[in-house]
Amino acid sequence: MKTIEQKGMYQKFPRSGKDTRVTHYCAGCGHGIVNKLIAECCAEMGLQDRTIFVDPVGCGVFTYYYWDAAHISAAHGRASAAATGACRARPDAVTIAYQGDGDLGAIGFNNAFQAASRGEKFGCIFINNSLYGMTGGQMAPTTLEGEKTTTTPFGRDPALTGHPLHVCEVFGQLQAPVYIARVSVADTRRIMQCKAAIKRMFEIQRDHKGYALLEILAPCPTNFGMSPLKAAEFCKNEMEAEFPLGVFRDAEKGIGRETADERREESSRVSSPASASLAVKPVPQFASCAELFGAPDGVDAPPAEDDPSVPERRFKFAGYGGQGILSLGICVAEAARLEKRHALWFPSYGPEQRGGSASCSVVVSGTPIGSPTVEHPDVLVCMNEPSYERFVGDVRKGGVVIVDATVPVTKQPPEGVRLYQVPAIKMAEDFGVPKAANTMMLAALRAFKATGLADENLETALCASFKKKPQLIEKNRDLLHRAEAALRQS
Ligand SMILES: Cc1ncc(C[n+]2csc(CCOP(=O)(O)OP(=O)(O)O)c2C)c(N)n1
Repeated sequence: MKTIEQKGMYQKFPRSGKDTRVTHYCAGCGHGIVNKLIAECCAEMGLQDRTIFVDPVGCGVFTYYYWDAAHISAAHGRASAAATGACRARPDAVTIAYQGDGDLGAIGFNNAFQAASRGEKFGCIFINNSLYGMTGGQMAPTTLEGEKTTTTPFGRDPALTGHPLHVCEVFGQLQAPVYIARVSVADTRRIMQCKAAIKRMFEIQRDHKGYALLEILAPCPTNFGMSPLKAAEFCKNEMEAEFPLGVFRDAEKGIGRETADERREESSRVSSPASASLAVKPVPQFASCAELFGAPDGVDAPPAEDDPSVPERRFKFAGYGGQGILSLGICVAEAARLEKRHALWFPSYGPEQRGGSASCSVVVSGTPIGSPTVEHPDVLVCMNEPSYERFVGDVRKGGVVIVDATVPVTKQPPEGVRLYQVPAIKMAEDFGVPKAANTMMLAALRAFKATGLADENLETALCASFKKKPQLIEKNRDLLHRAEAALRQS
């Protein structure tokens, strides 16, 4: 395959053993744009051989596959701490930390803030996409007021979870940083401004002038549940209203303050547009949690009622992203809600938002549930080999494992656990709807009486999951019945 040469990037990105030039970012993701700009700036300034990138945990986790320079991978939230070590050990190098807003704004805030306060000589690129991207769109400190995320399904309520954190403005209170700016990549003009700001950050590090923070507002179409264009619009209209763009400080160019008094005055000046916008800001409308996951928001379930006679039942659903494994878990949780049970659904993702491994835990109980995580499931449904290998040994005695027939059963489940091999993928293909393999698995759950829930509630939850695609409701109901009949016969 002929590849286009990209300045500063490796020629191949051999992730997962693949010989590919495709990054793992979703279409329209701000990280992808910023990754390209950083590579270009580093190469154009002739700094590749002197640059140490400190990579985060988050959607930016794989930058070491992309940027052709030295890399250190830091634990989640620790990039600024690792960068401190790197720039002190190698004062001749150009050290750049790359962090998300969950990473820098939440778990790693003190690391980043103290490094900035000490004036460590590295540049910190801070990607603000208003949520935790890699883990599936949870609230971050930067989440906007009213913004719906998977952990704020009714919109962020400041009374409960505080106001959005303005990192540039907070860091603007510190004396040591020599450069603090906020840019965006929501359109071409902003991308060009962003590139200029990244170059400025590299320049400051090349000349060892001191600590620099560059916040970049970045769209996350997948977790916003929007098209790339809509996500960029959201970034421009909603995020910029909360997080105004601009250079807050460039000490060398006389932007920002020289004295402590001027500094205090200036910081109140730069922060005032943000506070003003807080007062008048309308609550933005977002895609709902259900829309994000294709969840059955049509289920009109009654509130849970306590019934201590109903024991806790724990489920794990696992496979590749795209196999509908998360929706299958939601169906079971929603069916439980229809029975007035307490139910929790908890997704878990690999680093890729699309195509990587995905699993979810569901806990159903007659009494309030302490933890949504499931280490030892009663029921395990696996659609691929890696998840079978990983989870089968954990199933509780008396439990059930349902695995797709394409998965080689090289490992036996623990004693006292029933194993069903179900040709879910093949049946869905034979029925002419390959995407419905998860519906086949739901049929298996019903056929083997594995959920402890009423068949009609599982069916109602399945149909409700297609509320946004009504043309698929009857099709899936039919597939469910046909698959179940076939499984009962076999
Ligand atoms: C110490 C630790 N805590 C939590 C996690 C789980 N985790 C991985 S990435 C992530 C959030 C990433 O969000 P963000 O930093 O905003 O980056 P994004 O994915 O949005 O780019 C979390 C909580 C972890 N890997 N390590």
